[in-house]
Amino acid sequence: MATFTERMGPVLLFWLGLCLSGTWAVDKGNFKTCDQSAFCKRQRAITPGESPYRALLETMELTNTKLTLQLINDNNKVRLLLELYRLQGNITRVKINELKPLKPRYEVPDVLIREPPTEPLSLLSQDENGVVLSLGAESQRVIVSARPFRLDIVEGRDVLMSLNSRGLLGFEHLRMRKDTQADPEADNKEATDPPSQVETTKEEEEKVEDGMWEETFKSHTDSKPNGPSAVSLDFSLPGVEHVYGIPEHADTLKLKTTDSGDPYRLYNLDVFQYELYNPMALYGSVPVMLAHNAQRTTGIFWLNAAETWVDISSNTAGKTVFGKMLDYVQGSSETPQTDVRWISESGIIDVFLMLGPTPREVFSQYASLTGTQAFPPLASLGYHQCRWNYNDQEDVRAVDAGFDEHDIPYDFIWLDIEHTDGKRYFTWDPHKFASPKEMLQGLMDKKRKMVAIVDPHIKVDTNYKIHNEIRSRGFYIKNKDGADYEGWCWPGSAGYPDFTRPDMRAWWAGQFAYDQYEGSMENLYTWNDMNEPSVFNGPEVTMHKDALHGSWEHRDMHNLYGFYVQMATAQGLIERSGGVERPFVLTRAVFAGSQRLGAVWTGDNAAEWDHLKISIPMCLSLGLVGISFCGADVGGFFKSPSSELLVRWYQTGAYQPFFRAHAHLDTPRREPWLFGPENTALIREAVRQRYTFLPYWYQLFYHAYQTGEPVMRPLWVEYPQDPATFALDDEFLLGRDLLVHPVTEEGARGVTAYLPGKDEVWFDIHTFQKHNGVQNLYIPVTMSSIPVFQRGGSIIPRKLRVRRSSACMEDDPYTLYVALDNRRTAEGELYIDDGHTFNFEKREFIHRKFSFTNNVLSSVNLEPDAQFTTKSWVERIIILGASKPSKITLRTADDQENQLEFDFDASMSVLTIRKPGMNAGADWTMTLQ
Ligand code: NBV
Repeated sequence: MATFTERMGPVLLFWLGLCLSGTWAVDKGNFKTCDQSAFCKRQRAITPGESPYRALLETMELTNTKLTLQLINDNNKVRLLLELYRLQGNITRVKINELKPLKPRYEVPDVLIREPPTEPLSLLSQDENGVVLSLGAESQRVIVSARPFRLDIVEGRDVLMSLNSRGLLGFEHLRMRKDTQADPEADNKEATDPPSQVETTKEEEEKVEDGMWEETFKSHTDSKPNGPSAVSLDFSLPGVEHVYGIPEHADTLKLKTTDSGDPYRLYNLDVFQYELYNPMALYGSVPVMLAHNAQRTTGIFWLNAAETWVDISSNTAGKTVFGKMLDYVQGSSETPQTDVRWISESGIIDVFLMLGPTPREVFSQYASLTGTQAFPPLASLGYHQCRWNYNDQEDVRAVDAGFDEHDIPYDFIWLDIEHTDGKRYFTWDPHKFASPKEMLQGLMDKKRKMVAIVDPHIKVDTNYKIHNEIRSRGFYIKNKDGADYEGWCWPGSAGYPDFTRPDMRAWWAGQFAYDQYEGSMENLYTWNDMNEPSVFNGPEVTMHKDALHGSWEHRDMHNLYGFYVQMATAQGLIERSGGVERPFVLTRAVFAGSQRLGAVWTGDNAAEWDHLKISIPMCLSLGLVGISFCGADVGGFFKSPSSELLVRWYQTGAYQPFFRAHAHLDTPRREPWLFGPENTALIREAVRQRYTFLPYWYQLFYHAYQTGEPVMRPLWVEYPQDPATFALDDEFLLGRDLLVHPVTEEGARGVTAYLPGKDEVWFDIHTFQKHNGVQNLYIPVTMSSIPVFQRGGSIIPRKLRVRRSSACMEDDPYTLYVALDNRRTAEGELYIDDGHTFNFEKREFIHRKFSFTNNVLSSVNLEPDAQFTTKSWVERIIILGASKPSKITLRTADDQENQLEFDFDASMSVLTIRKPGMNAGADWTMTLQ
């Protein structure tokens, strides 16, 4: 038996090395640049304007739903097969694969929620230069040009998008290794190669470059048994100056051009102390980009799970507004255009062109492909208290009690890796957490919950049941030689279950059964960390690309691993309740489709002002690609926040979707009451504000679940024609109706919030002061200020009686905030269900619409076939921008009429109607006379 130090040596050394490196900056040398990634370098070196690809029009076949066409590379005569589909909902799908690959190339499974339904395609015209097809009913056409091959999607006279217009299509065909030096017979052998290969290789004299069949980075050699296999394609977006998405990067919302540096990289990595404002890869990869201008929004979904790089260039980059004006008056302005190029290491080209035209339509198009946000349990929208680590049960008890003592609500307390028995997940440290059920019961008695971490690296230990079972079932990922892959992680030597296997996922899900996961109870939920996967001694701190998932290389599906881990875990939480309860699983690694599985956080940030700021564009970018349930560690994970930063972070986090404080093991404790009574009060107030808005958050998530629209959204989504909203990084909207401009500057005395909408009015939610859009509004701030505005024209339900946890507030009454617009109208919604089961799918919920028009406020049932009862009632209605009525009459569904009491504040035009008393699920009208 190895000693502890022998076994743990590499882990300790690894962390010691990182920690002793001293500075708080990422060690860039641990991660590849495009130049150090052989395929990226090769593809990026392709010269624009010299495409060797030609469309062989004589091979074209057109059925009602599909066009197929061969492309030939005139340099090496390799043929590709292009398939083009028109999908329902204004989406065009283009697939390109080798016509006869040497062996199958990876096509991403499990991300699309179904085979996307198609719509008819028809031929409009054809000659020797190309063909024109009509795309569905939208007066759209696709023009396929033959020489060189190029695709243009056109609507009316506008080109919406062009593919290969710069001639950067690249497709490295699979080939036999021609290692002439090692094997002088190689040339003769060619004759016995499979026919397709002979055809393709005979004509070519392709040079074997370094990094094609083997690549070394630092001390790691990637064996690349399949040789070069990269794919790449360029897209031109005429008229576009703003592109967004392709998370996860610690960068601005509006993506930058990459001409002078590296492309944006999509490769799930555990980046220690990540740096801000750069295109380096992070924990998650969602290969979806949105393009926007005042006329149109479109999207590109590049369905490939291998390492991917995205280049962006623009003909207007670097030009100032003045420069553009000058061009315009001098008549020298060219149409602005953004060009992007996607490069992936393997797989095929499978790209969905989401043609909008509105932001909402792009969200719905993407949702029709990959699904919508999982509808989370209501409690998970409350506040989460985490740290690495709460030391033992007594610690948990004391922290829990601290919240009551300081009158701060919270819903979940979290346990990090130290709660386990030696980093064996699904177990508890026998001394520190000797009676987990007692602990969980204590929380349950207070209607609170817990999350415990379950990472996907499994300690190699023959005394550990989980390991033994995974090994004996053959569920571990294999290394290139076929043995179980082993890497170093928290437990020392660890295996990595092959979550791509449905049988493995089913087995893993089974481990969450109450009789398997000892000490678990129904108020215990799960956190999946390190699922990029993180491998301390692996290349770039992740798995070797030549590791094997059955016959596929890890290379092909690296970016999908974390998605599958969360999928299996969420499945486990669903199954343990017999399919009744909604799961809550937090993940660090994500891919397209992860929105269906739970929540995500932005990983190991730092207690720095810039990290607070970047939480906004990072979550906005994830939201744009469907992942609404996003948050950043409140307070910052590394380092220690000043009390000012901590307060500002709580104030910001209270208005972001996933609201969790978290801290590194080595940082001083920072529960909300440890910074003196004033700061405790400020934090308490921020958290309480969050709880008052829970009905609105819940309704927004229900909406996200139904439509795929982001909960936290950039202003341009609602004001798509206003260029002033296109690049805002310091404010955002929650749904349509709340505009948040948190204070994220140290020592701030004021912030300037942009209030959009020329017919819009905005009400400060604290003072009820009314402001007109469009303006840049300077707001003086103190430490208690959280600048938030409610849009005139909206009705927001809140619960003002804040208690210990969201569950304690279940039956509490509502206050409706009715903010009138310039036409003195407003509308809003209320969604109520049991807050935690899937019964809403059986239509057990209340969904109401409130409207105010012609001085009548009414509540109508939006979904009359849904059934649910609530004890909650309406205890107060606050009308902002009101005038004073002489009387207010309530008429209930049974035709009873009642006069209501009210107060009117003439200085602020606020009308408060007291105790109207209707049940929150009832029909009623209220007339102001
Ligand atoms: O499990 C420990 C931490 C966790 O607290 C953090 O939130 C994760 O992002 N984990 C990373 C591992 C090591 C961090 C240095």
